[in-house]
Amino acid sequence: MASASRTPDLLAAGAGVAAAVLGAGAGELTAAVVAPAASPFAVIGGGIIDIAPPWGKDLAISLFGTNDKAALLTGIAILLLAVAAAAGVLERRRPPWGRVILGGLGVVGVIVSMTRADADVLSPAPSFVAAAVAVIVGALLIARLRRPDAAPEAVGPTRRNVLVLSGAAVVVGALAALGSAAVRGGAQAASAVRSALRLPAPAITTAVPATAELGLDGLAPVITPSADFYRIDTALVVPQIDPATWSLRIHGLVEEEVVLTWDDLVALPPRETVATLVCVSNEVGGDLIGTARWLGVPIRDLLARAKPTADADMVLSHSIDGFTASTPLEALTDERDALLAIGMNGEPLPIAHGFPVRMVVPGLYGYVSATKWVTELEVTRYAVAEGYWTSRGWSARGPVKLASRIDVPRAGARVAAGPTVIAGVAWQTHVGVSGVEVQIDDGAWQPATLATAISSDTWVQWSLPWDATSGSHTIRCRATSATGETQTQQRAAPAPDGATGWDELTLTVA
Ligand SMILES: Nc1nc2c(c(=O)[nH]1)N[C@H]1C(S)=C(S)[C@@H](COP(=O)(O)O)O[C@H]1N2
Ligand SMILES: [Mo]
Repeated sequence: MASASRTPDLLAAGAGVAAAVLGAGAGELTAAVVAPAASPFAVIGGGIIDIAPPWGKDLAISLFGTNDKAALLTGIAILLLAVAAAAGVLERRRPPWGRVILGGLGVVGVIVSMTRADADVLSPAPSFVAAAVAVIVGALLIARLRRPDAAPEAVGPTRRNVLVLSGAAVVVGALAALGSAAVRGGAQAASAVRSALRLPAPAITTAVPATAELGLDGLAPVITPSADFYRIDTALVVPQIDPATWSLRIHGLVEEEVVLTWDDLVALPPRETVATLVCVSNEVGGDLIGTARWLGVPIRDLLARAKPTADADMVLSHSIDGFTASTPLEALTDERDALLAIGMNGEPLPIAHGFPVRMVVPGLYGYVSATKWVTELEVTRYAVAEGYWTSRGWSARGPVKLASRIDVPRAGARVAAGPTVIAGVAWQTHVGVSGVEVQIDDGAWQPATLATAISSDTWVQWSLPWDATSGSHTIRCRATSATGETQTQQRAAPAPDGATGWDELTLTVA
């Protein structure tokens, strides 16, 4: 009977999977206890993110948006289970090759964990434990399947035993993984410190005029609540930094190296400024953009202490997790509010948005300016150093491009005929927007009304009344900047320096 001859292979595949699940659970638990940033999944995922080709980020973000990390981890889990199943079959048929494969995965995990930017001596431990458990359990289970009483033609309790033991391994592995999440949650000291933190009151604030907010249903609010603020970064495990241990080192092409602790930083008079942050991966019409009230200290004051030398033209900011951004020195020393930020919308930075300290620089895309969990400002030159995304094909400098978006009505919406409103947002941070025009079908471009702009560093809402007639309509918008440039119709993808083109949607009026 064909199915009988396949049974030991199926059981072997199942035993391979069970060994891998138990190993993964043991690895996650080890990580939670001794090396939170070195979870085997995070380490392998982080390695994949770092070696992924430049178009990979774009593809992942356009397919999964800000769920890109969940998609990556799911992909890794599926791949790992498939390899483990194959290793199980191989271990039964050609021992010890299954063990070699499982062990090989462990070796990869150990090596990658040691090469991560935030690695320490305990970083290899979780991957090592995961591999050791998977190899030993896999070998023990599958050795039973090679005994004569487990052969396809044999009848006996052995195969049932392997099945039961495999099931038990899966359950224990899953419990260990769940347990690790609980341990991790308890160990997240940073969130406890964050909740107890009192921020200094700003000495200077930016007024938000009441007329900056049109308050239309479906229109992005002019200040984005932190909980709705887009999140983009390469961190599979969000860095947990206790401000008490945080410091910022300013070094490189400077006359005087400066080291700043958290206490030094909060002793400086902070200012609150409103700025829009946008991701270079934002597609035309996309939502990888938000505006917040940022509390912090001007970076130019700190750089002035360090005194960059005349040959410097760039600051490479380093995150604790190894991410780097190359910011023109000019943008950090001119009159703009480039901040070393500690607060967002009246609270300490959320952990995922860079707690305790990040950069925010009006006028530049996030990847060249908005380093979260920042610990180092290396004053250098474009000719000698490059940022994380530049070495992956993105432009070295990332000035924000002029753009506008239609928020209301939604694409595909069914709108009732009669008076309604078209509205959206427009931005070119640190340049400013002077006008937005709207085109309905192939009609003339009509000027929209701009809400009050908070400043040139923020997006501005716009609206246009529309007497909607029944039928299908296409609506487009384009902005003109404060310097008189009008948005190009030419469509460009986000890579390598930001998308261009007009936002457009089609809807049906009933
Ligand atoms: N440490 C670190 N900082 C980072 C990144 C990152 O991957 N790691 N991504 C940058 C990018 S590409 C963007 S668009 C902004 C997004 O900031 P947000 O997640 O707070 O919206 O953070 C920037 N700062
Ligand atoms: Mo970004």
